[in-house]
Amino acid sequence: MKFLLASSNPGKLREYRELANDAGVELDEMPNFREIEAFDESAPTFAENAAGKAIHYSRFSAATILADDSGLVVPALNGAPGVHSARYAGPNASDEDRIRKLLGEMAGKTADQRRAKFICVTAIARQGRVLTIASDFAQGLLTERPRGKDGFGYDPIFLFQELDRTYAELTRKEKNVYSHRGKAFRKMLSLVAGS
Ligand code: ITT
Repeated sequence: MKFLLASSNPGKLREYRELANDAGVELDEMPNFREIEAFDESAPTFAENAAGKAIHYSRFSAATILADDSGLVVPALNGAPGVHSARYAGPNASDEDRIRKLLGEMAGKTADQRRAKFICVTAIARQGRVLTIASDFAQGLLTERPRGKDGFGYDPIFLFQELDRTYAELTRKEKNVYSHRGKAFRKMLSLVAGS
């Protein structure tokens, strides 16, 4: 089994390389990704965006294309940043800008209101048709300030409750075992293997 990842996010690429390696499948970045017009991720659900990305990029390759739409959902903020996680603080903002904005929105919230969920939907497509879609999530709490050095995106403020550490304080192996992305990818592989 071989996949090409259609993603502009180096953090995702690193994790998928590790996940594929652990699962014994081949995965690489899509070589011509940056030359292709970007997919407009404006759908209201992670599933539509993941499927849309996989379909779009698979039209420019003969390979099986893997796409991932993911993000952080905070019920106390009516689901924000949600499908807008990447653009939450504007189109050119950094991870730090997004974290600062989210922590600002969380100021004064109770412990219960700090509950958050990371969601990941993976989709694979070949030549404009979706083959499989799979999703999973991880439950956590938003910290009051960033903690830890590893990972990417919102990792330093997502306290993964099961291990009582932020995603950025987990080893790479731990994050891959427990994360929304690791679980969704393995689910996707088992669906493909069973088909
Ligand atoms: P592609 O669409 O090109 O893959 P992207 O970064 O725009 O890259 P998304 O639209 O799926 O990806 O946005 C997901 C955002 O959610 C991402 O930019 C991160 O800020 C955040 N995110 C997703 N998974 C994460 C994780 O495991 N750890 C931290 N932040 C994550």
